[in-house]
Amino acid sequence: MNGDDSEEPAAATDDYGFPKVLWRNVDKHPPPGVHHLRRWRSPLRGPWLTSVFGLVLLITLPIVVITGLLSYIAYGPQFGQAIPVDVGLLKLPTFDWPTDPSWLYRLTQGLHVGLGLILIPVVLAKLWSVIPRFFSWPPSRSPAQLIERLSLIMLVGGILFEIVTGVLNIQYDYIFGFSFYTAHYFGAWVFIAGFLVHVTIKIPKMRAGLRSLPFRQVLATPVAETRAEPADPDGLVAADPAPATVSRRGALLLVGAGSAFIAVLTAGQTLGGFTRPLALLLPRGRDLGNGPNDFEVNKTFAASQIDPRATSDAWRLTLTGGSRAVVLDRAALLAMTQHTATLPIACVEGWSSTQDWTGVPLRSLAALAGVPNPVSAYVRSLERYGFNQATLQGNQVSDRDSLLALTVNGADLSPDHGYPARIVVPALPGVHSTKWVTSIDFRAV
Ligand SMILES: Nc1nc2c(c(=O)[nH]1)N[C@H]1C(S)=C(S)[C@@H](COP(=O)(O)O)O[C@H]1N2
Ligand SMILES: [Mo]
Repeated sequence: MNGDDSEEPAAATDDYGFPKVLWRNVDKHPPPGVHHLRRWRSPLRGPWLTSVFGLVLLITLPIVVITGLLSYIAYGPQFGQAIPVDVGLLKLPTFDWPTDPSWLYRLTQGLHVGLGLILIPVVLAKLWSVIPRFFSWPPSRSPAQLIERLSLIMLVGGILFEIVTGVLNIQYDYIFGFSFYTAHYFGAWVFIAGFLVHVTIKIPKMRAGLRSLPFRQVLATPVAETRAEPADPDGLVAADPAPATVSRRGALLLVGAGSAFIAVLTAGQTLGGFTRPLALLLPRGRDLGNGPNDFEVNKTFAASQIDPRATSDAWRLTLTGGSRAVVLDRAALLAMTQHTATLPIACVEGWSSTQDWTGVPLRSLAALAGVPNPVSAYVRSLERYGFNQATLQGNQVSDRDSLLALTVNGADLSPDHGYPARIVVPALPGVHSTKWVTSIDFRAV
């Protein structure tokens, strides 16, 4: 230490004009606890492990992000029915969500939720592998470093926030209402911004890290021979590594097993059959009905608070949009030409269920109402609260398989599945498959 009272200006500041004495004091007086850094002594930590987890997430997280944004579009933001409604500058280009293939939303949303859940162990492992970096002191010495640190907060905060809001949404959707969607949407953009900056900065490091140990060699190395990598400039490798208690291949296996376990717990809600009772993470996936109506029930008839008399023989369907309203009872609907289609109900929560639906094509109802080529159709349920309405796009009305379903798998709809009539449209997000329909307004403009 010789510069504290030096008069030489050239030596007094660093490249960014900060007085060097400042950094010396910052180094000398770390906040309490930073020395605990030394306690992160796993010999597994280092560029290789971090890069392997990084590569997995680099490939998979964009799929989760893109399918998530597609879900927002599938909801029909053009009708104000995607949440949040007003997203300002983050408004995405919207397009009419297709009806073909009918499993499109089942695939995109199944991937979004399924992959999102399966990746949780990988995200946690990646965070574990870089833990010492969160405590590096001082946090930044240059503007470039400061940007990196800020992007890290957006990245890590963003993904943890998305995991928490996403999981809570699946589990408690109907308890807390809509606010999760808003949080999840804006949280996603915070994460996307952090992710883009992080990837740009780290890709060269990741490539070098992957080359630092040959993969085959790692797979062949047992615990006894597992050693720390040489010290790296980022300080991922512990200064005084402890002896290995697990090999690198063991650590990969552990994380992989964690992901596989979640996959088993979630896949059952889509695959069905003997896997369904295993779908512990997705509550709706295990609800059973009876006989032909034995498949997932989202909201039950009892929970809908609809007066049972409203779904009795007194029930009427009202079609509007033409010169005068058309009112039909269930017998009149059953007397019309029926069409059968095998279509999934695909919920935003990730579960889906494919059944044989029979009923009157929506386009026949549109023609009957006097609006043969509607631009949209506004459907209302008898239900007074909750998901009691939906606007369908023109292509969702005109598809030959789009139905006002009256029966499922050859039996009348059960009250839980929407008796007397419900909407079923190919590739439609489940929430718009309105149950207990009371009216449809076909709109020509
Ligand atoms: N009226 C009404 N229709 C509704 C709902 C609802 O709560 N009320 N839930 C929707 C949601 S979110 C889904 S995923 C599907 C589920 O249909 P299912 O319970 O027959 O499986 O119904 C949709 N139709
Ligand atoms: Mo849903």
